[in-house]
Amino acid sequence: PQTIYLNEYQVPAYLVDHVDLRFELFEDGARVHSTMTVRKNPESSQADAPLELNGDSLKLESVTLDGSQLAGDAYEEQGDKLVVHTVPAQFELNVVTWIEPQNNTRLEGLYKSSGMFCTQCEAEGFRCITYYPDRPDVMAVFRTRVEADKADYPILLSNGNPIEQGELEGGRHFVTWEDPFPKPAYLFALVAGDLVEKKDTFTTCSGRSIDLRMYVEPRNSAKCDFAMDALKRSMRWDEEVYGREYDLDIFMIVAVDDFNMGAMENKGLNIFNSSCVLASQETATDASFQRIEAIVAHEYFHNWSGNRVTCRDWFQLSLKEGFTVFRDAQFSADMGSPTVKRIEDATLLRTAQFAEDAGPMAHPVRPASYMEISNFYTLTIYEKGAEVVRMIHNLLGDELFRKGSDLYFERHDGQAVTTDDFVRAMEDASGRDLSQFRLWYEQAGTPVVTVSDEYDKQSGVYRLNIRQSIPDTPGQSGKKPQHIPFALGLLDQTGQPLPLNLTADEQNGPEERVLELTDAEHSFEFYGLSDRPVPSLLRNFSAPVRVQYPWTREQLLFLMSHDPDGFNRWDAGQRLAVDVIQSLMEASGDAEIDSRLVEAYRSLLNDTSLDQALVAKMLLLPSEAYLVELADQADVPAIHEARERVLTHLATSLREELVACYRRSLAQGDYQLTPDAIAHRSLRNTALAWLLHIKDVEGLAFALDQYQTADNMTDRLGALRALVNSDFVDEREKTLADFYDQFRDDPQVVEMWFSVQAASHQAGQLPQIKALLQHSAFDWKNPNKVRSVIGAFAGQNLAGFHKADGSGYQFLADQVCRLDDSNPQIAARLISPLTRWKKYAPQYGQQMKAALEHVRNKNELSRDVYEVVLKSLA
Ligand code: B3K
Ligand code: ZN
Repeated sequence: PQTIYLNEYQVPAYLVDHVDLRFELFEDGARVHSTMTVRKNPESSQADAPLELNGDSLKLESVTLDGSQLAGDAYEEQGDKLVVHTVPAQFELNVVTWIEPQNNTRLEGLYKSSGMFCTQCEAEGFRCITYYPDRPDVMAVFRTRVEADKADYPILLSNGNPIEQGELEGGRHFVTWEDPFPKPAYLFALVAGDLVEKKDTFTTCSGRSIDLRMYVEPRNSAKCDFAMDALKRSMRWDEEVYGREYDLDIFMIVAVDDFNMGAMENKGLNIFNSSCVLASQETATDASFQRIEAIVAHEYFHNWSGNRVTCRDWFQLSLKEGFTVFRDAQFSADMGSPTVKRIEDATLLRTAQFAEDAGPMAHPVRPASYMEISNFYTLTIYEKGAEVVRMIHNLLGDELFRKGSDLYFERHDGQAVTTDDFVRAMEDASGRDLSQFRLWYEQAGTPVVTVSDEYDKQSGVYRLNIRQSIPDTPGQSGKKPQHIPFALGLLDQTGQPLPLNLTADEQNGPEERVLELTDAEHSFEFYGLSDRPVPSLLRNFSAPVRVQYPWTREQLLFLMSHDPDGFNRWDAGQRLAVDVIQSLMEASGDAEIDSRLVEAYRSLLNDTSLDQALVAKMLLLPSEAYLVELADQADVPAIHEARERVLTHLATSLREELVACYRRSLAQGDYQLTPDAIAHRSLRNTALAWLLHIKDVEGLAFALDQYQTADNMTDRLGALRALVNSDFVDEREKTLADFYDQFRDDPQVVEMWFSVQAASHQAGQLPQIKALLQHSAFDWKNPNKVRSVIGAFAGQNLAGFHKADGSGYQFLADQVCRLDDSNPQIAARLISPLTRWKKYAPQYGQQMKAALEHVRNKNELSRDVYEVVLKSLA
């Protein structure tokens, strides 16, 4: 496979202004007629270049140029390209191809899922439909006619507005759609199926009425309301916060069961993985509702950040993804608890993105090269990309940031642009110089910010010394310091915020400041302090960096209960718990567990005046994955054991409080989806999990009762999960069987049932995982099922996966090889736990490496898996 480089970018030699597509859909295949209006690109220096179109797995039937069918020597199929040797400056090209959607297991291009036709074209799927210049900087107006059997496929959809429909011979019918907005081929979509239609409307800020439509299989008809409501809230929010109005007359959402990722923002026709859009109180957990809300918003927001203004090339992917994740995070914060949302995002970033940044696949937010672009839909592009936009927002403030985004949308509407264009719009609107800031896009790796402090009682001066450094990553060393917004506050001994006076003359400085770190070393002096303050650093996680400071446990306990910054309260608790767990691992034998941790958790459980949403988060111990990330040479069984010991100790010491907390949170009234109600469900299920962890019989009674009587999936699944993770083997098996019986016809719930087991140390040992793969509900062709068993096992059940005999690794390697033949994108994602082999203690790391080598030796490896394996073994 070839490597593609950003610095080899060339503008397209030919542009397409208009595409007319006609799809004839049949059971044994589909014929695609494409007529393109093409012209030479005046900006291209390749004057007499032949016309090159991309194609993949196509059967070419004919090529016609300006009405004359081309002879065989006028064009050539060269591997993944169709080359037409000589073309005029402007012409019409007609290409007819035959494809087999019914055999498409890669789920890229046009494929079938539960009897319906659907598409996925980003990034390079359109070339599996027809020959086309499949690159995002070629933008055309699409008209699409879909023809199919009317009885089997009454619903025929594509992008834009429907302009014509009618009957055809042989019980067939057609609908023609036209999308007036020029777009890259990756935003093309088509759906044909027997679907029910859910209708709603939205009136935009300028008074236009938009038809909203959801299309789902009849059995899912009762699971659409939440997504529809989330859509309307997203539309309103984007008008209010970004001034962005929807542009077409109709907006459609379709749910499909077989989908490689969460959802896709095709213009006017968003296609969703069923699990990311369908929900009801009885079948979806609070976490699913929140995910659905975020994804519906994300895809909708792409209409401006992605579709109206798109990416010039795939190196710019974070232009649309980072910005859109930032927008959906702002939206979720506005809809629920901002602190909780920030904690969740920072947790994901620190656990998984930092790991990616420290591993063999590390890449900048704007990568410089790739082999397979599908491998670059990463946490770095999405989540770190969003953090980079968030930092710009922090540096500019609300108002200037909005000016910048207005300028960006106005300046680049209808264009395919770069991350640099985005930053320039922010600079031009604000007058700020972001040249050093741009390094966030170019340099990979997580900056380490090391803080030390000195206090001089006599002068009342407190000094913070702050150093930054960025570790080497593959292909990058000797990095330059980055521009880091570092928010902080200082607290006095009673927990009161102190004024931050940066000069001896300043008197009433603000209680919080955002220091801007630009050099490798800084020191900041704070004046007028009569006692040594406690620093509250990197408030609200103001930059995606690791902070090192020699916190004492006293300081952490103090911050846990006093920091006015909710995020840092939570963070102090996490650091304390990490410290306790790590010191257990270091100490030999039965070291004591610091009683102060127990007391801190006791007051969290007892103090009902605290924000219960924050308390619910604070009670969750740092995950094993996070502890692995923090370790130098991770020993997973040791991490697992130490963490379990702390959990056992806490649960035993706090048994009465847990029972009281459980009872209290149960008495919170009817089911609601408010942040407060969600917090109480979270608290009760944490209490339950802890009680069952110590095999408490009263806890068991709670769990069985909750499982039986729950009126919502959060509580039902919470009880099931607590049982599954416990030693109550009989009850666990009985309840698992009952749950499956009850929900066997609901694929989304069956996926939860799979993953609760696969992620469990108790119920998810390798033989049990193998048994799940044999279960009648498991389906190798369905990515959700694969993720819910194999992904959950390797990604969440660390102690089950990391076995000294390497059996978990070998198992994963075998499944990756198997999947690589049918769905390379999923295979390449699944293998990622193995890529971090250098992170683990050698007895594990070497076995992980061997498993990677096993995959490398497979015949005909896909480009997707090849790239990941090659880089991991480098
Ligand atoms: N843009 C799509 C992701 C496409 C992934 C292609 N392998 C979903 C999203 O980020 O909104
Ligand atoms: Zn996106």
